[in-house]
Amino acid sequence: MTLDGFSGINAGYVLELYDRFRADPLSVDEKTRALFETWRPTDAPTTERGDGRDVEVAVAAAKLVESIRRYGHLAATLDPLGEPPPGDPSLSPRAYGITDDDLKALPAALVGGVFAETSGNAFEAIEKLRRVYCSSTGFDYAHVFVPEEREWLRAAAESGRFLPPMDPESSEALLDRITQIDVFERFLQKTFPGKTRFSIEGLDMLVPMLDEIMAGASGMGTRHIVVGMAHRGRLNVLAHVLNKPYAQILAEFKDPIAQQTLRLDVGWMGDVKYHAGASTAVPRGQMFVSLVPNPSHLEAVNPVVVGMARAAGTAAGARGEPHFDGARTLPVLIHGDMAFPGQGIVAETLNLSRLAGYHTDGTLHIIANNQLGFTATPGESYSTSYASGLARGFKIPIVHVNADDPAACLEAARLSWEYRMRFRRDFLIDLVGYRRYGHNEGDEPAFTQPEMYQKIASHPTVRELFARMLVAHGMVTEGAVVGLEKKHFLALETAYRSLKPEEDFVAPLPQQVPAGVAGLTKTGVAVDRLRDLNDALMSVPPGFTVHRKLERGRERRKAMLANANERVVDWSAAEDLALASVLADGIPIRLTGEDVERGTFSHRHAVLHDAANGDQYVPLQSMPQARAAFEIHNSPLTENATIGFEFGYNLQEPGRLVIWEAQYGDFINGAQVILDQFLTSGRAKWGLRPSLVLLLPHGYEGQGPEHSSARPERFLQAAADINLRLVNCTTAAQYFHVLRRQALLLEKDPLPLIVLTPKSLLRHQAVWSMPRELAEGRFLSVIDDADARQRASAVTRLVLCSGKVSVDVLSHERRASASEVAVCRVEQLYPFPKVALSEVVAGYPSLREVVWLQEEPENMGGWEFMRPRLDELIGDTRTLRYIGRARNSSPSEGSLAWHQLNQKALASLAFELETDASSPSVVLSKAARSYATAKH
Ligand SMILES: Cc1ncc(C[n+]2csc(CCOP(=O)(O)OP(=O)(O)O)c2C)c(N)n1
Repeated sequence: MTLDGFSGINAGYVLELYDRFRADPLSVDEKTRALFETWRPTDAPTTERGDGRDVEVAVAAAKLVESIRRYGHLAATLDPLGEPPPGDPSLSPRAYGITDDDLKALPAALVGGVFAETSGNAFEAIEKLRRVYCSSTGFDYAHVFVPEEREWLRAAAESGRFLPPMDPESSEALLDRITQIDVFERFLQKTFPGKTRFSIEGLDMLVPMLDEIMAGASGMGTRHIVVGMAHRGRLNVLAHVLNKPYAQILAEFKDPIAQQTLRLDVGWMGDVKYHAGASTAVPRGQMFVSLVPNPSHLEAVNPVVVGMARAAGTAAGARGEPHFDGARTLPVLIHGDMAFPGQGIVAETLNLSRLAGYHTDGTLHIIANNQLGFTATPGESYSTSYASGLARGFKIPIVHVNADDPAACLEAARLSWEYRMRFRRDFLIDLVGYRRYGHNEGDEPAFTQPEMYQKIASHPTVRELFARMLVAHGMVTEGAVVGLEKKHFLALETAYRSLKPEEDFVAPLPQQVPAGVAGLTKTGVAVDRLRDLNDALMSVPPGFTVHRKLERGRERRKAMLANANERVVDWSAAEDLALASVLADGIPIRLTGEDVERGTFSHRHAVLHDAANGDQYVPLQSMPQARAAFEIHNSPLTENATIGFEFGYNLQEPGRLVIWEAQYGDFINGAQVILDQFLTSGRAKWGLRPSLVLLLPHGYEGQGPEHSSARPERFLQAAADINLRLVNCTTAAQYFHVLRRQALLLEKDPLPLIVLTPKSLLRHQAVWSMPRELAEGRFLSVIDDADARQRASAVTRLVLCSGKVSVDVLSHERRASASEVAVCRVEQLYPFPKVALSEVVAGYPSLREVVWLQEEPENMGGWEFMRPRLDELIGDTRTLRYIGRARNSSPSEGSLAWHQLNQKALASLAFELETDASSPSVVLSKAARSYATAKH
């Protein structure tokens, strides 16, 4: 007898069906009818018979079954150190007022699933169910909302079909692997006592689980596995999953000062060994496995890994939308049990998992749960019941598993993989083990966890436990166990004995690019070609209704390129044309960010919405000239995870132009970890070559402290050697050229590009350019004052400024009469345009002073970076002055009126010549404040 037709065990539902069947046998499906026809009357609990006790018992039994499936994990023996599980009253028949004998009187069919068929009665079936749900695995999936998934998970758990075969051959192979993992740590402990290695011991099964996942993935045609993990167990994973040679790892422990490590000329600094990344090609399967380098900042690597996996699975070689195939790529994230609930970037990354443009068709998560974080306990670290609690909200199935049970661990790994391939969604394994040493091997854990560490000291390793079990079952001999140990010790000893640390140590040095490549890049696009592109961008499919308010701008845009010498190309047209030309060059583009489709300032409209029916149309995907894919997505509201994601995407596919745009540049500090730990230092630490573009609206327009500054000072502080380009350009043509330059340098000279972009200037004619400037020009790091050049010998003051404030100064009423003043725009802040600026300075023979004028406070903006460089550049005979707001902890004033006052005074001060060469720098807001006081 089977209850399969009832799909799930719910006694109320069974009874209702049975009543329906009795009233009308044809009202239930065929399978159910067959079941009820053979049911003995005493089996059928109905409300019509006796005192109703049968019904109560059946309902109670069904509830018990339901509870075991739902809450059985609370009674699972997950802790290798033997801490009893919390349990739950609902798992006992007593909670429902029934006994074991009551259950024995009920049919096994009541339990459903595989045990209904293999058990004599409900009691037997429930005992089997208990062995599944309350064993060393805790299946925790009741929160999954999709019934089909839940049903699959139930069947997968209860059928045991993912349990590995435990025949002598595969058992010995597994013991061999576990021995290799165990011996590696013991060898390092013996050879380098007390040296930090963040041993895997206590969570050794992590490696065989990764083996299982990789084998499954490779068999299904996956091409890239991208793994992210923190320090714990990383060396072991590097050695045994990424096949990093023992010699290299041992050489890193020796830490030689090899010739190649001292490469300050390329800005090389390197990193500690347990942060390093590695890649390997897995033989036969033609699959690449990468372990992404990561900083100490726990979990920060998550979005990077997911972004890499997304890129690896995305084909972008043809016009239109790129095509993502999740079967080709698999991200695996290994988390810490305290970091997973604690670090916000975990939730931010999980939130990407189902979004168009971001999802990976499922990320596999493993929490390496050693029940401690440094010295902190679970009770001090998370408010959820399990370390994995956060995943429940995202409806991710969870399997908790005892790390001392190898078969259960492998089952969890296999199940996770199958689920991911079937449903294309995230899965989480909570691998519960322990930590044999302190936070690191030099740390004394008994100071804070004396009882736990007493237990650990006498707790056998998983290798010992597994070997004992296999010997007891006659699957391997004791001699074979010892033989395996010897074999792996010998491999390490041999590598160690023949070690030549200086030679065996290989640092992943960043590539040196010949100087000047960027400056020589030709970025102009002929006007005819621009016209073609513009026509394509301005056409819409027949019948498509563009919003009425957009039409005027589009009409202007259509005629924009008619006259090559007319200053009509605005900012967004320049961007559109730059992107179109890049696509026509065959370079794919991914543009994401906060409301990028329309543009924060309603200027882009890269995705048109039919005003009549909401249909969407993306000209950059449809233009016939495109030879590569274009994608654009409004990013979810996080900076850290989305920029991390784009950084990863860019690393994996460096030949694509990857751009992220902030709502306002101010919010960029929400991604400070990704910027500092990956974007700006990844090259010096790990030899990475990112080329991500960040568009950060910047400029003082009276919108207050949090809508003014993209914090250029933070990028300038991190700028060194050859790690980034920071520009603050002031014309549409400059923006056009800098975007194209970035695309054309992706292979030759990749560097992150940070563009401080305008806000009000998006619509300001002052930034408009001539089509000819797009065709003939190239990006200029400095724009000299063309008017002042005509009267160069009269100029005594050179005002250097960058970005929007230059427009304020250049358009100031006093400029026309200030023949002694030249205003030069510094369009590229980093690399410092030394040569171009020297030429400007040299062009004014009567120059007495150079002023750095900025709208940011003195301790922000470019000043503190520029000061020593300009000092050196202008020499002793000229004075260097500062005009700008006074030092302040806040970027700007909160009042629009006060801002306007300051801004006006600031531009005006550019033309007030100092007579006393020794007078202090002008600090604007003091002046403005006294001005304001005098007026009122
Ligand atoms: C963002 C961040 N904050 C603080 C630390 C310092 N730290 C290093 S390891 C650690 C404990 C992490 O615990 P858990 O996530 O359980 O990993 P485990 O070290 O136990 O493997 C802490 C707080 C860090 N590395 N990263």
